Amino acid sequence: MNRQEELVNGSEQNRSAKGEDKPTRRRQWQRLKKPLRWLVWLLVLATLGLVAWVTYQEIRHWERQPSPENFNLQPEILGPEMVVIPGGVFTMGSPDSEAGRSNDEGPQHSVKVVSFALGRYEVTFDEYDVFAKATGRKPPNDEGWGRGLRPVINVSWDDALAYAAWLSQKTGQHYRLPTEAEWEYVARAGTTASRYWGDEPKLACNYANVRDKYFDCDDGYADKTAPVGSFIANPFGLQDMLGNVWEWVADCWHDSYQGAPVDGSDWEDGKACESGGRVLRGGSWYSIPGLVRSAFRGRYNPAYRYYFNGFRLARTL
Ligand SMILES: [Ca+2]
Ligand SMILES: [Ca+2]
Repeated sequence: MNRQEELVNGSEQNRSAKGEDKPTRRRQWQRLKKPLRWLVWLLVLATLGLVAWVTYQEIRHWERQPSPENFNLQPEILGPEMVVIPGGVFTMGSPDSEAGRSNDEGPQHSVKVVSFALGRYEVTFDEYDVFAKATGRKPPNDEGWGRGLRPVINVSWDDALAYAAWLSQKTGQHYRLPTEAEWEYVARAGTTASRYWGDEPKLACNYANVRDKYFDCDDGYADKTAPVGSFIANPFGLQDMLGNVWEWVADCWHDSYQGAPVDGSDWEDGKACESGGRVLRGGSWYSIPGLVRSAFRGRYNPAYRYYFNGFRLARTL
């Protein structure tokens, strides 16, 4: 056999070998086709299952969140962000054993509060300045600390009421100052210690803007206000209920809770309370530990403005 014949025969043998492979491969493919089909179906089903599970989890997640209406009640940009507070019963006032206690924090008594909404933060300069500009009022002095998201200061009880009335008129909702009982109910948020983080004053710098040197800690805002929401929220999700600025509430001052309402309403004596003043709660950036407690009660002339004093708004639901 010459070289050419060898090449010809070789090619024929190769073709013959290839020809014999084809049925083998077809059989192999036939054997694999079925499991592969099942594999594809399994992948499709697994993908569909994964998509369904993720969708279900998303729906559950959003169901757990407060709806936008509940989360932020403001109907327009004008109003402060509000938090819906669930109604409940709590013990108002402090026990005799509480460090820093004043006699006017007793007697402790049970108060029932119905659901209402309260500002997540103290009212800010940004919010109040819109009102001041719209009504031709002189913008309150910021003491050179800045406006924006800092809590409005140098506002009287009368100013706070005027702002609430203006916002109510603008929105058709009933904005007002919280009652003293509502304020303490929210500040406590189910807690019974002297502060919503416990009794330890040193921890204040994580939860409140206080007068650092008296608390033996550093909150980053020495002797001035902090932008609202700079500290850890209480269990109801509200911030700066203690510290930053004192907050005006609706009630007239009384020297004790003897005869106080137990339905969460404000204790109103009309003109009779002008001499005693209106109540302020929560302490401020300037306060010593005894004043920064859920039960502590301050008071001031409702017509006076001061750089410790601000407020947050409530809204009737
Ligand atoms: Ca401070
Ligand atoms: Ca405050």
